[in-house]
Amino acid sequence: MMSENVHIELCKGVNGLDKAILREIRGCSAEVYLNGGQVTSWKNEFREQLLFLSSKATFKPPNAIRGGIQICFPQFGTIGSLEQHGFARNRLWSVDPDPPPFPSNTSHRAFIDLILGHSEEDVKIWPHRYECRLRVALGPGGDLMLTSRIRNTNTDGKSFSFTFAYHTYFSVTDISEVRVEGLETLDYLDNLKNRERFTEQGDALTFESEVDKVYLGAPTKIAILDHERKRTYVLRKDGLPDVVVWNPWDKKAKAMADFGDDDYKHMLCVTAACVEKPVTLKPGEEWKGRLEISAVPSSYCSGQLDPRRALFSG
Ligand code: TA6
Repeated sequence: MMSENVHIELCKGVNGLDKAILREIRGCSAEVYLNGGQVTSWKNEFREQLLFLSSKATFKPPNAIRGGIQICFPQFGTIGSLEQHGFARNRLWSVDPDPPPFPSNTSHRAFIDLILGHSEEDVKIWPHRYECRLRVALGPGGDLMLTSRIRNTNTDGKSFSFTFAYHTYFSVTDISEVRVEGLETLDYLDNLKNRERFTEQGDALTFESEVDKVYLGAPTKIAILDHERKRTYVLRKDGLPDVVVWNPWDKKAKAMADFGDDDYKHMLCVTAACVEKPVTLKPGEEWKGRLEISAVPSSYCSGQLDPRRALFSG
């Protein structure tokens, strides 16, 4: 029973919206809003915030909250007939009191299961019945784990296709001192150039202007190095072949009402996604996608960050 779980607290957040707080004994925590099934906070044992949340985030449903981890379903981006990034991030999810068991059950105590199902209103814009489940779990070491399970529950025998993403806003100290390891040499679609396909060259990614790229067939492990804070975020993903990297930079930042003018300096979206090849499910079939993120101290090697330590350990 949820109420007996001391690691989970259901309470009211900003503007009286329902949220769940996950806590681990070492002091790590995460917060999830039922609006959008959106994680808005992830803190380490020192109570340091690891996710970016805009200084102008509005918390006004049905708008998605600017920051944290947005669930993009059944469409990522603008490719498709739906609104940008689909509707799941704009809907009110419910706590799922009795989710189907996970094949490899974990011993995590701090977790919550949410569910979003079709509504009569949404059927008008996406004519399918589905169950979209999300488990958010906090590991004993503070790792944040998101598992999504999407099932086709159509009764008319029809398959459906979708794209999906965990649109994740990481908090970084200074974007110009950030490197991303694991995407070099990959092909990507450049959203700033009509989704033209290019191949990434050279070394790790660094940032000095707007970027909006969809990297295709990315490895299961990616590292984001925050040089200033000597912190490395390590992403591990499963079922999500693509990775979207986005920073709006100064001009686009100013154009977004719910984003501070200088916020772009302190965030980077690195989004595990399934974009290039949509998933197709027949009635009764289920898809599973998983993202695990951890924050570890970066190691130094002759004055240079040594990403291999973070990328290839563990
Ligand atoms: O992740 C890239 C992206 O699709 C960008 O094109 C950018 O617009 C961003 O997501 C934010 O989208 P949003 O609809 O939340 O303003």
